[in-house]
Amino acid sequence: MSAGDGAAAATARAHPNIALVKYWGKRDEELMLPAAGSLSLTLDAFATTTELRLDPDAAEDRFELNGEPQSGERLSRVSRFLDLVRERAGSPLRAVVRSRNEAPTGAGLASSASGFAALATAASAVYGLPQDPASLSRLARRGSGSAARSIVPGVAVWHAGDGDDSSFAEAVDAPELAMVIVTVDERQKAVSSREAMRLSARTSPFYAGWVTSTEESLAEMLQACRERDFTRIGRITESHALRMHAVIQSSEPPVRYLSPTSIAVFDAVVALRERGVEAYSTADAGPNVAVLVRPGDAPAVAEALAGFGRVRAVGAGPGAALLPADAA
Ligand code: 2P0
Repeated sequence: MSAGDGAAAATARAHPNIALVKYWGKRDEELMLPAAGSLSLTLDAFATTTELRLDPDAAEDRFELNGEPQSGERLSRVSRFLDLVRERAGSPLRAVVRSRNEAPTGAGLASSASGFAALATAASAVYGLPQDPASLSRLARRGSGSAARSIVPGVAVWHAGDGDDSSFAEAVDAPELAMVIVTVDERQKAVSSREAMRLSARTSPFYAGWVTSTEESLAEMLQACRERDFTRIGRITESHALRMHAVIQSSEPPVRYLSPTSIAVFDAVVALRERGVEAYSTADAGPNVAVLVRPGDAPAVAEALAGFGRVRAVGAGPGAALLPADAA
């Protein structure tokens, strides 16, 4: 049986993104619709490269990550995603998925975003689904919400939308942005974002205010991007990240992702601003800190923060893309 008008195999590459206006909470778990819109920068580092190959004889999907065969929840998440693809394509065929991450998995560097963006891109090519960016973004969203944004190059807004059709990411005009990633801890986080989001939505007394204020921050951020106002983009970024961590910490039981070193980085960034270097901190569901800077300031900021962990200056990266067949 053939899979639509696809090929037997395809390889795609996608990069993680760091949100400046964060996604934290879903209003529909099945369709993966977010409680509010968000906005991010796709990076030019830490890519995931994924090859998907149909296996007409297999009864189950297989998934290999960084050379290791996966089982349990990691495999079933990929397989459930492929079930959705197969349902849309009208294909029963199972697949072998081989993925390589250039960032440590689970360390808060959004490997699920680059992972599902690459998988959605490769799977759409192989199973013959639509390959325009909006369709890829909608599909990637079903694997991991933030993956919707990694389809898009540079700065992306993910619309909360009214339903499946309208909840996808698209590019936003913005000034040139860069980040200094300060990796303070590479260990796997204790509570997954998915779990912690559910907990925040169910138990934080601040959750409703978080959702309302995120829509306001997003509107302000979009205006700041249009006006190419780096200072305003940075201020919103830092205060929105602190609000997200406040909501997470206010859950019951509380979850705390920031470590004393993360807080020390936030403080060092405030000190940099007092010395006239414009830098702004953000952090995802882990202790690592991403510092938003103008590209020209990245080397000096990286040098200033090198004492806190491994530092890496990154810029705006490309959207998800298929690689030529011989690049796999
Ligand atoms: C974000 N994060 O906007 C936020 C900020 C982490 C902190 O999106 O359940 O892996 O797969 O949709 O996308 C991480 O959560 O969660 C995330 P699911 P996801 O980048």
